[in-house]
Amino acid sequence: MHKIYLSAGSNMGDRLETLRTAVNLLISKAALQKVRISGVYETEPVGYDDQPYFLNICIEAESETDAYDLLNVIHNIERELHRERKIRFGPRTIDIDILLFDDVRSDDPVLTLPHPRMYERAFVLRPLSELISLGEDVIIPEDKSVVRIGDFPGFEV
Ligand code: PH2
Ligand code: MG
Ligand code: MG
Repeated sequence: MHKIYLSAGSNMGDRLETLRTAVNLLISKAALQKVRISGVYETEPVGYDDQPYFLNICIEAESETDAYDLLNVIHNIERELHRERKIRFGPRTIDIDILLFDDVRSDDPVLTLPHPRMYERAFVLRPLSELISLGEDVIIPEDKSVVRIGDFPGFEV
């Protein structure tokens, strides 16, 4: 069984309904179990300013699905929810990113783990902090040993 953390964001159309649908599709298509979902945050766009505010959530789950199958499921759901890839960091009906997959570290450009920008993004770290208890050892990124959520750069709890 794998322990998985995902981030999802939407800033086009009915953002909340899209997030709800995405979560339900993830649960059914990736056979997610023990699912916990953070609160929903309305967040300022990061990386490309001229676009609407996002709604963002993080998801914690367990699944037997392996990382690349999960990525495949995610891409199918993004397509089903009419995601178009036009502008990098630009507006999208849905974006689902794998943040952490067990303690896997991977430099594969197709699936880099942990997600390479998660530590810089309050729209990820704030909802994620609801799901990871302070002091809980969950992440082994880069060549550091154990990083706790309170230790992320620029993140104050
Ligand atoms: N996703 C991006 C780029 N910028 N900004 C916010 N607030 N929320 C996002 O989910 C987001 C973003 C690229 O994936
Ligand atoms: Mg993203
Ligand atoms: Mg993405």
